[in-house]
Amino acid sequence: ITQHPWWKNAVVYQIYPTSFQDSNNDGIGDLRGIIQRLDYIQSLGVDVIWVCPMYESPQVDMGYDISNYESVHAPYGTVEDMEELVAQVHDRGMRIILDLVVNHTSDQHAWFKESRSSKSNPKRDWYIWKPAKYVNGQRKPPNNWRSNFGGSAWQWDDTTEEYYLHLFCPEQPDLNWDNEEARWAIYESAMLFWLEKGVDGFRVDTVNMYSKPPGLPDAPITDPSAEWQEAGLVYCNGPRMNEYLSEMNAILSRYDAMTVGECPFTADSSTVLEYVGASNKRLNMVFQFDVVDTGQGKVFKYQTEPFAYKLQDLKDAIARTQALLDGTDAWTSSFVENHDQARSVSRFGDDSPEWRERSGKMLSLLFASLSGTLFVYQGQEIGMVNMPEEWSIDEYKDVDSSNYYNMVAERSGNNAIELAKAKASLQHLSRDHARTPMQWDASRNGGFTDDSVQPWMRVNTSTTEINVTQQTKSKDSVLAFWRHMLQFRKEHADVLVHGTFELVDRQNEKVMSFVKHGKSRSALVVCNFSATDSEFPCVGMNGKTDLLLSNVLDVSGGDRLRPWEGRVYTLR
Ligand code: TEU
Ligand code: CA
Repeated sequence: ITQHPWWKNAVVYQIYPTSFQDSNNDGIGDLRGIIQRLDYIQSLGVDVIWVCPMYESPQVDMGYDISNYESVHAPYGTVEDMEELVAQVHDRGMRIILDLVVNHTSDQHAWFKESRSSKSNPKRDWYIWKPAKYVNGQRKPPNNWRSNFGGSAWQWDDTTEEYYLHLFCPEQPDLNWDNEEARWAIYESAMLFWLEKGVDGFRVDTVNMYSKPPGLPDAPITDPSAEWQEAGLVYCNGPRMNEYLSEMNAILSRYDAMTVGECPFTADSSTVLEYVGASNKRLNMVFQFDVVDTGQGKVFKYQTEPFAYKLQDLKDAIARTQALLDGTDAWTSSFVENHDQARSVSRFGDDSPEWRERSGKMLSLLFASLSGTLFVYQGQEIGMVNMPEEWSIDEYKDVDSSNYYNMVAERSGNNAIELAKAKASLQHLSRDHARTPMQWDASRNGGFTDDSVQPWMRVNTSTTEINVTQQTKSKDSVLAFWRHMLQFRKEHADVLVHGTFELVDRQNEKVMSFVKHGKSRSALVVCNFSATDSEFPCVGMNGKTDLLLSNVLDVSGGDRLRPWEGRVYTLR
């Protein structure tokens, strides 16, 4: 019997504190609210909770701009509340991981305030400062990189007359990981402070951006009409990444802490294997973007009107990330939602009243049948959907959404057709859809906060139909299916969690099918991504088959899949 590290069979439930549960009716979710809901979380059958940034922050990027790692954003609570949360999670036999956001800090962090104060400040080199380039007498940033949120990745600072690098908002200056003193300050303040308080690991934000390419070279021109170019492939996975991750790991392993690193712009599996090969001792696993990038625009991710994707692309994306396990000692993750993605039922399922629930269950069946550590995002377990089409652009609160919309407005001179397209794109893909408050009941504010309160973000009107309270009462709800599915995944962990993945019938545009090969048995998983009955390939079934699971209550089987039906067969 193989002894697996604790995080391999674990299911992780991701919490976005601002939108989970408001305990004191100020319209903002908080730590007490999470504590109140721990029994619910435990009842799902999850093992770990991941709490998105709850640190002190000006909230320019919803807490991913941290001004003090050792303090809690006041509206969420206090460090003592965090200590209680850790204790209460542990009391229930679960674990807790935090977000480690150390590619950048807030511009309000004391380190950056010092760094920007003068060129001779001892912390000057903790961030990435460069002199201007002059082109025809005009002041220009050191290179052509576009930031992740649009515009140049460089901000001019008048005090010392230099530019600093920010791969995200100007209020999120990038730390200089090449500075050893800065690295150790990061480890102490952002990691050790919380490890000492008993947290069980970290989701490591934009982990592959720490090491920048020497000379910070220009990115190739992909958008000739603009000055700033997509540069992710240039600034990710720099030459010192492995060194930094090993250094971090030496600390984390003293605490048996789990790590899952976020790796944007990294489809190349040899790079990923350097990070997640067990013998390399760097990260336990990463989030690759293949699945969640499916169907996004090539130049701007939101530029996709009309939104369409090919099932083959989703199949290939899943196959690529699952292949990490083939003949290696590496580990991977399975996820389709998080706080940066639109709701999966709206994106990959069918959010019409007719098929919303069934497609939500089918996506549950699919992603919980994949190998690696499984991540579920709050609200996914009840099949929450995107914000309604009728809602105005004012309901979109994310800096990434508004920057995109404003860019289209500027470039098109407020052209109504272009703006309508931008709005439609955001309605499909914006990060905001994940950030509307959790839907606990059918009341106006969904039980997230009192109905007399104006929540920080409008509660999706679908809460009248999609909510925890109703779904708890029904055996046939999305919630009931998720609970069952997580149990099922544990029972069949040899195949579902640890098996190797073989895509079959790739050409099929309606049905996704794959075989999971365990050590002593295999399973066939088939999912109908359409609203019509569909044939599926009976690979390896030879009549000697067992239907183990379907997301349709009447499991009568039959040789065709019903609309949005998924099934798991065991193969002998
Ligand atoms: O995201 C990093 C990231 O690259 C994307 O998922 C990001 O949402 C997208 O590129 C924006 O265009 C992480 C966090 O998950 C995200 O919420 C933060 O905004 C970001 O880092 C900065 O800390
Ligand atoms: Ca509150």
